[in-house]
Amino acid sequence: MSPRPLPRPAPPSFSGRLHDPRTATAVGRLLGAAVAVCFLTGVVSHYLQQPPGWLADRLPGRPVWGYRLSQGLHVASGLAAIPLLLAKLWAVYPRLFVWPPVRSARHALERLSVAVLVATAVFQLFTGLLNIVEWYPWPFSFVPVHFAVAWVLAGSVLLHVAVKAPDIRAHWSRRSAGTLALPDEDAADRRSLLLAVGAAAGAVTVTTVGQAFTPLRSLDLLAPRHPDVGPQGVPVNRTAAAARVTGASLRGWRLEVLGPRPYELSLPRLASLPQTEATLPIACVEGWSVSARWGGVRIRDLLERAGAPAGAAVRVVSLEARGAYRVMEMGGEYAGDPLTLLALRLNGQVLSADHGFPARIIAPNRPGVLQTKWVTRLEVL
Ligand SMILES: Nc1nc2c(c(=O)[nH]1)N[C@H]1C(S)=C(S)[C@@H](COP(=O)(O)O)O[C@H]1N2
Ligand SMILES: [Mo]
Repeated sequence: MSPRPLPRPAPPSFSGRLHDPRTATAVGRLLGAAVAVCFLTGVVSHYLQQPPGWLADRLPGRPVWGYRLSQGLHVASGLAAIPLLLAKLWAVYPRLFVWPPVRSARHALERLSVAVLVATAVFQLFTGLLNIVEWYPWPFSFVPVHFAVAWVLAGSVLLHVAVKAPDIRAHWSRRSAGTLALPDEDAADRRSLLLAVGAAAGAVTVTTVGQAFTPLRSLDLLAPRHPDVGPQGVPVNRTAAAARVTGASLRGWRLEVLGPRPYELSLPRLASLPQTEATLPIACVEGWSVSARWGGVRIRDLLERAGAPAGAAVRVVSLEARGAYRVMEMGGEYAGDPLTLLALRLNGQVLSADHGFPARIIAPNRPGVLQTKWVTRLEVL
């Protein structure tokens, strides 16, 4: 008996004609570019926050705005990718209904890889979006999971591009349409669609990028943070109240510096040491950043006074009772930088409680999460 073909269920009919490889390629190009930028800047951010041992002491402090640019691009490309991903899924979703669902082992593998691709892309954009509004409605911790899934997504994108290379090549440019010998009757419709998709991605970018790119701050309508809104003109992620840093916990505050020659300083003593001024950005991993004028004592001078060898790394401890950013380590390259300060002042005023009174770290080219507030101890490593 010869095998009977699977009976086909009543198929949904797709009358729209733009669900074609040409549209998928055109949107995919933009989406691919956004995902590539997002992936690379994400990897940079991760290794700055959790540097492998061989890199920890060598990370550079210049340019001072490097992390600000990189993280601004990360969040902007991730946000722009949301409308692009929706357009891409719209272009290809009729393929979910191909019949028979599995034609061969190769076909099964291809569908499986697309399932992983779509799932990881949706997961990354969704968790990233919720992270910038600091909403964590899931049981896992964001950073390690977002980082791990990024690699799965990157792998699935590469696999997808390899599998689809013939289609991509055939539809890459308008000229390649000619090689298909068919007149492209849908060209005008497709152009309108791409224009609308481009406009959506552009609108998302323009109304959010001002959170990091301050010349566009007045257009920052949709981002969760506005770079000017906060005490002393600088936003705050974690307030003193949230960190349970109170008047009582600050009473009798002294800076403790542990090293070959340990010592302690009261706040008036610290303020009487030579002060340095520096204009440096706070660049939050959640995507907002703003430059400010900081004043304080060079970390390098404080470490030297404790007998630290040149190039020593340092551990910084906050008096915050608990929290993911209570303890921070800084490699020798940053600790020795003349712009790395234990800041006492912000924009010409004594630090406010929310910005880390009495003393906080400010260092060039570093993620905001490492700019530790309410510092109470430095330990030479
Ligand atoms: N001790 C401590 N320092 C901290 C944090 C924290 O939670 N605890 N948050 C960090 C984060 S996420 C950022 S973006 C910066 C923001 O500094 P600001 O509140 O002065 O703008 O502080 C950092 N310093
Ligand atoms: Mo942050």
